Amino acid sequence: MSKPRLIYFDAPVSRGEECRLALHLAGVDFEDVRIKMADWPAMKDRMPYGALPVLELPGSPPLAHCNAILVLIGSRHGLHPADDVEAARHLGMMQHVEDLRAVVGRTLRLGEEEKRIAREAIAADYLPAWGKYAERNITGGPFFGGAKLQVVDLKLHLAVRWFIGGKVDHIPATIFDGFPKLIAVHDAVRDHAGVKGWYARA
Ligand SMILES: N[C@@H](CCC(=O)N[C@@H](CS)C(=O)NCC(=O)O)C(=O)O
Repeated sequence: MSKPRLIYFDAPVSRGEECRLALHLAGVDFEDVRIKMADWPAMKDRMPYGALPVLELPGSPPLAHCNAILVLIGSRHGLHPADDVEAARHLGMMQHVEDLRAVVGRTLRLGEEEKRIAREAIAADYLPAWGKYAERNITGGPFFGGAKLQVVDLKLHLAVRWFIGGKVDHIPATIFDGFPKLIAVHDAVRDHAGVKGWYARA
């Protein structure tokens, strides 16, 4: 392996996409390895924790868990705070996004009726509370910590983008409308020149 490899499923979403975006914004020349679902069962047990994303760096053991990957990329390339307390505060918000994914992720494989009931409950209680706590902890603007995009912002963007597109059944696309700072982070990441560059690539 001569350059870093980011391994994830072949979709522009979630934990893998935020790592791809971080590598791209960091200016890292990496191999974007996209796994087809049909090939995954044979690979799963070879991954450090049986899941993706995984980052392989030349000369290092494979790294897993998206927040560990993001903190490493961010720390090396100025996309995560140098101050340890602020870095921990950013990591706290990154964990808040992982908590959200865990809750909604449990509904992904439910049958239709069970899914509707679970999602409507999440939309009524969990997501408004999640948004309230996210909003409360966004201290800067337009990004989480101020004027500069950092890896935490990529996670917040991906999390908000997941819902406001209106494609998550039984969850209104307006679910985060009451949280202007959260929406501002989403929009600022969407409009960031480097992020636009990623989506404009051939
Ligand atoms: N804690 C892990 C969670 C990883 C995870 O659940 N990844 C999902 C895709 S987003 C996955 O690999 N699913 C397939 C599987 O678990 O078999 C992280 O932060 O990266």
